Amino acid sequence: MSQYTKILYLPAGLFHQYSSYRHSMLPRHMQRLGRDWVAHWDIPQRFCWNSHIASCTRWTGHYSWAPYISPGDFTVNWRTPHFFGPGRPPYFLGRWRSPQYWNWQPDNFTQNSFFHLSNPNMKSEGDEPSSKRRRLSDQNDVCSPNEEISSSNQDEASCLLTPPKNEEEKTANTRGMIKRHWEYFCHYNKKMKILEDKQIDQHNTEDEGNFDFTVMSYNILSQNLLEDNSHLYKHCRWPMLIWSYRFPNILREIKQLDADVLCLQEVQEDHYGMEIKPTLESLGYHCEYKMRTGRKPDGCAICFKISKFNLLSSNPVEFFRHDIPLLDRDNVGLVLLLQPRFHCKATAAVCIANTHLLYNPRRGDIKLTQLAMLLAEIASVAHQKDGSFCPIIICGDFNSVPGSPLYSFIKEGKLNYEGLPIGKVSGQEQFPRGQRILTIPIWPPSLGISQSCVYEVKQQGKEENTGGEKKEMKLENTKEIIIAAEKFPSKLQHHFKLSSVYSHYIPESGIPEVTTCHSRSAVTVDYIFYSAAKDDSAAQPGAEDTFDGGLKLLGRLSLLTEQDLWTVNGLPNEHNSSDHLSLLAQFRLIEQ
Ligand code: KL2
Repeated sequence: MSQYTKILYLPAGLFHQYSSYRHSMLPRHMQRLGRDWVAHWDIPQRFCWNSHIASCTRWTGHYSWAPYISPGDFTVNWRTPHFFGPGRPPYFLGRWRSPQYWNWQPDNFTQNSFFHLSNPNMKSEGDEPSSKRRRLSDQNDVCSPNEEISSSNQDEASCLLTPPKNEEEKTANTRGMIKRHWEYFCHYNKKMKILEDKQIDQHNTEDEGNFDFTVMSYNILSQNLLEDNSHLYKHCRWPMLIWSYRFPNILREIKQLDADVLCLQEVQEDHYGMEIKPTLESLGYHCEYKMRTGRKPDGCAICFKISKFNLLSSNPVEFFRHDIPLLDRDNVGLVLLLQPRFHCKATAAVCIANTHLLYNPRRGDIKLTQLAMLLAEIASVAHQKDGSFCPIIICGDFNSVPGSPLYSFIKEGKLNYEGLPIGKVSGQEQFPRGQRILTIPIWPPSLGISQSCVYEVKQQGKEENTGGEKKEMKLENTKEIIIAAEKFPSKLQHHFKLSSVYSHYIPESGIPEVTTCHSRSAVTVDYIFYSAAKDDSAAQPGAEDTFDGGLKLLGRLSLLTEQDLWTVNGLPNEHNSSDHLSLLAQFRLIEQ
């Protein structure tokens, strides 16, 4: 199939867009992308890819061979020793990864993780390494936009099911679309199957007094960031990177998965206003949005089905503080308090938070502080009259891998950060460059947030919303902090017992799951954390101590491995139009 034939599959308007991107009025990086694409267009594809990739710095231990093979080559050959060549041990035996394993304390299976490649030529601390390897794509197959992403529902089982029958079924999809499967947990009631029987499910579960709902977390890759980091996407065929190609794919996925709550990151403001919000509203969602501060044109959105929830409050969080030098970055969070409809307890509420923490391999100090600010807002929003918290779900792109101190802090509720280098805390690099040791305390008292991640002082502009209960909580926690600070000056803690929906490793093989996969890294950085009910089989140990009520994880959409994703040309590809995967979980609200 020639390159010219291929473009016939692209959405209407792409020809026009393609030519318009070559216009001299466009920013320089866009013109460059246009030229790159022209080169690909005019000469044989395989030749172009190779010349392209050769100009990239690649991490030899990290799929260095991938750009040179087609999906067809891969599925046929990857198991054969000669394929890897001298000095390249087979990936799936895991041997060549061993020396690169992350060295944190084991947290379930969290010893092995992959990292963004460090680049000594970073321009500033906010920079990511400038060159990213991308696997070439041999994207001849275009699938129907109506194709199912997740196709199989599994029956009840005594433990977590791993539905794919074999590796080939899962990954060697000749049409270039990868399948993801539902994984159900213990005690799962067949009647509650999601997706296919959505309507029936709702009635069944509601009749029984249960409130079940699904939550998606999805970094949709803002066009602006894609273009700012265009060098990272050189290997992708340019039309697939155009927003008018990507948005229908993203929308199709959102529609198919049909989550009751969407936590979206990297939502570009103009796209949100013109397309995303109106479209999601037409699908029955109410949308809340918080744009990043400064001149960053993207942000976080939380959209929920108005048929499932009422909005009790919407609380944006800005991590930028002009009076605190540490907090000079423009990341944000958004915290909603939602009231489930059709729940037998009228006062029931669920707190849903969404964030995209700083991308910076060195600045774990900023990331931890951003996290503390988000947790303080959540504590304030989720705090109930009796002093407890309503069930909490925290979604987001934390830019930190499983097993990092930041991740451990979220799950374990405590962190002794004495002597930790800021790069290690950041959790982005295998060999962290940020060697400065975290200061004690990390953030100044003027931030007004305690070492227990609650507000010590009332926030300006929140007075109207701050009832008597919050004042009480403030006093109580202030006392607690003074004691904690005296005894453990370098110890952070938070009030929630949070579990992760995903375990970050494929149960049988131990191969890491990934949530983002592009030319320089394939890692987990996106999470859905939740406060687990006592009898939740997937709960973090210790969760049962805290909550009478809470959330029970009923199921989740399986993640994939790096290998899976390279069989479909990594991310973004023809069908998956972000460089992240969507995360999706189904919960049951358990009475407190
Ligand atoms: O890793 V990310 O992508 O979760 O997918 O989060 C950040 C990065 C996102 C928001 O800041 O933009 C990406 N090089 C590569 N990627 C970058 C860079 C950079 N210098 N800066 C931001 N991002």
